[in-house]
Amino acid sequence: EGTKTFAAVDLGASNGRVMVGRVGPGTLHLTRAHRFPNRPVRLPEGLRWDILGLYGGVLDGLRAAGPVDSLGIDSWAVDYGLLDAEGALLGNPVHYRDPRTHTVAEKVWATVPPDELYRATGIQHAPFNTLCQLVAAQGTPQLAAAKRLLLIPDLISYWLTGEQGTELTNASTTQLIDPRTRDWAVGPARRLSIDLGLFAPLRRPGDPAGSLLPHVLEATGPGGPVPVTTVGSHDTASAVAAVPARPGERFAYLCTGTWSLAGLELDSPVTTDASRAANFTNELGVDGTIRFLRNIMGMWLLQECMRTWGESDIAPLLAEAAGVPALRSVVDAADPAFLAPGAMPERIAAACRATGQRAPETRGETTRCILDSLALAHRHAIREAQRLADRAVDVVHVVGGGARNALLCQLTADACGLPVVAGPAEAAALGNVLVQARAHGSAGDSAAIRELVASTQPLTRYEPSGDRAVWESAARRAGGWSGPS
Ligand code: LRH
Repeated sequence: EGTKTFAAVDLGASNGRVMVGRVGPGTLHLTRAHRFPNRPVRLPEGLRWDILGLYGGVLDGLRAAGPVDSLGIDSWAVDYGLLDAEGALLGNPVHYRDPRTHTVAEKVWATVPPDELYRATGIQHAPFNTLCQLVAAQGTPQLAAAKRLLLIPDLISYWLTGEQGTELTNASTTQLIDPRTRDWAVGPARRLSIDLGLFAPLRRPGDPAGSLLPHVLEATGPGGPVPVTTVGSHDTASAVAAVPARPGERFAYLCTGTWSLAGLELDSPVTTDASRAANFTNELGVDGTIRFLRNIMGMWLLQECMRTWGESDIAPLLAEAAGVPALRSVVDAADPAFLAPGAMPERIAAACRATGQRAPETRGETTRCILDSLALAHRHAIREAQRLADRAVDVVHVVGGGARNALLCQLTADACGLPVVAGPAEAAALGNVLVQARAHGSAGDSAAIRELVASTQPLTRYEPSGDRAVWESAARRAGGWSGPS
């Protein structure tokens, strides 16, 4: 019947999943084979990913998935593992929230001024960009010994197949790719003494990426040889590929998870001074698209509070938050001050006080402050994106975990003054599956992929409600970014 089965490995900053998608004409069915926590580890040398634990979770997931026609891997962006001359991993990959990059910006900009770097790469300044991480690592024994750098999904792919590559959408988040040529930004790399020879050759979504090694097949269970297919290996690239927009729809997207990524899909990058000043980034998407977006701290703010509180269940917090009066106090949810882990409830309270607002006291109040602040930041980013790219938007597609958060979706609709279409929550896995499906002949072009998602996945629509003026005045209170918009 032409239906094929694909496994999507989707590694997020707080958990990993192996999903199984069955795709055929007019059919798209996604199930979860395995979900496992991603727990960063604090060591004397800093904050590290437990990459072997994650790899173990991937193998368990592939076993649970059963026989598939292909598999693809996506994860959070920017981080990498270093390999020695024999291909062995040199230490635990550093977490992008590790403080080693805190003071690196000045060093980078002294060599390549920020406006030049932005025009050359289209990537916002963020201390966690791979470029900043590599400059911070210069002079360390590990980098000196390294012969190869593999981004996280490419590292997992290497361990599964023995083959090395650098997937393009994720490569763009290194801040070492020119978004116009879609190839390495050789000039900035040379000036910053970053050796581009560390990177394996570029490959694109849809390209073959090898097949599972015999010892991997042994671990993942019976079945024939399984090809690995390159997908948009940056989770946000995969998620945006699965946004259920209809042809001609003027949409913004909001990918919600640990981060909120809010912006537009464009044909070409916007690298004006205004867009740099607004810290908008131009990441490469699947099929030659540009993701023009802003990073917002996202559910990280709440996840970190929950870690501090020792609370693992979000439902009671959301229920409490729904009963707290709206917009009592708000913070700038895009402020890099919230990037580092630790003491999040106190930092949020301090930010409220610093802007002359009442500090939230209960867990419900803190949760409410976070949701209101996220909605405000979503509003600001989507308005700015339209202004900077000179594009109007009629609808906001919310995909990722936050699509299940009804309060967040309604607040986002209210704040933006636009309808929100929420879903699918597993957009990254769906985009991963569908790019594989296309490479294996069971899905159509990018518009057909979106149509398939729109016609098969449950979506919830939220109409904007309430008084928009309250958001205007709240934006002025949060300080920082809110400016005169
Ligand atoms: C979301 C994400 C985001 C990046 C961040 C490092 O998971 O990939 O797009 O900015 O992680």
